[in-house]
Amino acid sequence: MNFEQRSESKASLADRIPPGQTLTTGFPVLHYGDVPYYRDMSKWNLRIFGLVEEEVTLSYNEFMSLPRQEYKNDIHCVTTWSKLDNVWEGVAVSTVMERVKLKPEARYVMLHAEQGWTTNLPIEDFTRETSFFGIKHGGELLTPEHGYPVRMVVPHLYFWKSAKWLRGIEFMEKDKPGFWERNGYHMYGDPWQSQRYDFD
Ligand SMILES: Nc1nc2c(c(=O)[nH]1)N[C@H]1C(S)=C(S)[C@@H](COP(=O)(O)O)O[C@H]1N2
Ligand SMILES: [Mo]
Repeated sequence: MNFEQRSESKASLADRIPPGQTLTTGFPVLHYGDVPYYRDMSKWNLRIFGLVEEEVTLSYNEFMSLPRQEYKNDIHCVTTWSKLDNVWEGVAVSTVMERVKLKPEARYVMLHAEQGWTTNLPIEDFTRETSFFGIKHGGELLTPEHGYPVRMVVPHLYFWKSAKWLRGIEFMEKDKPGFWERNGYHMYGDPWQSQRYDFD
């Protein structure tokens, strides 16, 4: 690498870190409640409901046989760590949405995880091309701590919007706070605007 390339990559590195964030090379584990351990995947499904013409439920086998893509991104946790250059394998949101007919009033999404944990976001952020259903990270299946078997990944928002142990996608007309949003976190959570808490 010559000097110009190096200084260029340095400048772009700084451009990739939102205000108040610090780089980490590890992969911290953060969540509320217990890690679910699955024994029998025949009991797992992903339910798509709310403002849809017909509810859709995908079984584990159906979900795992959907086409996958590779994604590369940076993630930013509200507790101030950022992790760059994550490599994931996942299912595009559009692949799942091909099976769903939304009602015209649908504007927001509530992601439902195991044990009743939830997080909310606008539909445009959910269907953005960079958002996806993550199955592998760094070439390996997600560990139980990081959301096995499927987690949402919405890299342009703080990482709390990336629901681990995803089980449901609910379409809504009005925005409603999810778990952390009811407990003081921002309704939207843009790391570039430091939207950490509801007063930011
Ligand atoms: N189901 C569920 N998903 C969750 C959370 C949680 O408590 N429950 N915590 C969120 C928060 S606050 C963060 S920072 C990320 C952390 O993901 P990681 O443990 O894979 O780093 O998961 C998000 N997804
Ligand atoms: Mo978080």
